[in-house]
Amino acid sequence: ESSPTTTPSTIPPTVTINSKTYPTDPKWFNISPSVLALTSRKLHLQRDHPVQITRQIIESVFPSPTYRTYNDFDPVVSTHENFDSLGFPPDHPGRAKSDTYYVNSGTLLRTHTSAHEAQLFRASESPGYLISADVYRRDEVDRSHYPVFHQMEGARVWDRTKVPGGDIVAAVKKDLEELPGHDMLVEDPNPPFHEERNPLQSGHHRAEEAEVVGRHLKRSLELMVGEIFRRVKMAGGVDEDGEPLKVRWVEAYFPFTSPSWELEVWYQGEWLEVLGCGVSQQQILIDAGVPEQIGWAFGIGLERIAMLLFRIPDIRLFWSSDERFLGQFRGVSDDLGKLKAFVPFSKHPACYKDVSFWLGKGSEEWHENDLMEVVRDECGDVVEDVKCADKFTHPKTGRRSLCYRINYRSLERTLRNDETNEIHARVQRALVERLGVEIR
Ligand code: FA5
Ligand code: MG
Repeated sequence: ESSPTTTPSTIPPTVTINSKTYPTDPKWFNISPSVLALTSRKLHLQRDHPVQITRQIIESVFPSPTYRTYNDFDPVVSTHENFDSLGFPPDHPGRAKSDTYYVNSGTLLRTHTSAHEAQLFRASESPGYLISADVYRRDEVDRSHYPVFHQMEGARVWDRTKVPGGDIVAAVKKDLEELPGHDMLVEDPNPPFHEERNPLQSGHHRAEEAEVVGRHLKRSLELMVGEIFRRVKMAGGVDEDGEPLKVRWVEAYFPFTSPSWELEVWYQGEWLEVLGCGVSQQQILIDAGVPEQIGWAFGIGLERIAMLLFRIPDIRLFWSSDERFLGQFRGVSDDLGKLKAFVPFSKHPACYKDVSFWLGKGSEEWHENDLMEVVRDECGDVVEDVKCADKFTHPKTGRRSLCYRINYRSLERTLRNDETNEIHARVQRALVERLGVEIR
């Protein structure tokens, strides 16, 4: 099961990430050099960067001191923090080496900011918190997916032993009434609970308690989305036809919340998922030593919001150090009134090249993400997307053949033909060396 496919050709005995050194395990280590190089970038902390500006806008909706912000947690966490502490079952697919970057069997690059929930519930420094951080997922290659992106996590708790009369419902209701109103259209056809999919945590919560916590959660997040879209409008990204913003709540599933929802926004003719959230699983609070608290949590993708706010067409741009990109956001951190849409620089021509290959022996375990990674390692950001163009199984031998179409297009310059050929040849060599395939 230790597929040879996922590991860079040479594995160093240790790896240093943000000046801490960790022992690697060759059976687990699968962090490619290109991803490792991004662990120090911390775009959410870089002044005038669109990811940082987006964080600032969201933070403005969750006032201090109720919500404390934590923006500099290390990306290296334990499997316990990232998965076990949140109730992920042992066989959850998110744990697979094909989806997650591991340092060794017990250490990985966090896949979400929820990895820090338990530690903050335990610390209990404030009734609410916000975390923003870089997160890492092995994934496909296209204009909206990148192996590193940023999330913001938020949570809010109430303590039964500290609210007046021990009355959680009254306390949350009071906080809910103090939240501002809004005029957006909200579709929420979901019953408060669903017996199988989204049950009340009946051993811990009364229905009225979980319902009012859910209402506080939903209103808080509607206000956040309202603020984001007020800014999108300022930047000229919403037609001025006076239509109010339309959002909807969709039932969702997360191992660490119940009930759970996703919030979607109607934007440019389609529903766009912006965040996941729910009433926190009581077991997390119990394990964190605060069994008397009840609360909610959410997680949102910052690039996805930044792409809306600034009309940024390609997720690779966030990592650009090109002045034509960064220069357009200068001064916005200090004055959000200066926020305006990004003006794309001219698009350079696309160059499509195919690679066809037979899978090697013992490669029943083919993971497309392994190929995506090889392509990123060899080409960096000159690849815009990679798509499977053909699949074929030989009728006699049963051997499998795949064909992928790679779109080479730099954001910064026109690639020369000989240069693209050379990169493509390098990709083919690396696929042979690292994934054991046979080029057709
Ligand atoms: C999570 O990561 C949960 N931790 C969110 C959560 C937190 C739920 C707390 C409940 C309580 P999910 O994988 O759906 O869930 O990601 C959350 C958000 O991150 C998505 O809504 C999306 O905005 C963003 N996101 C997810 N994957 C990507 C990606 N590959 N690229 C960019 N943004 C992404
Ligand atoms: Mg999701």
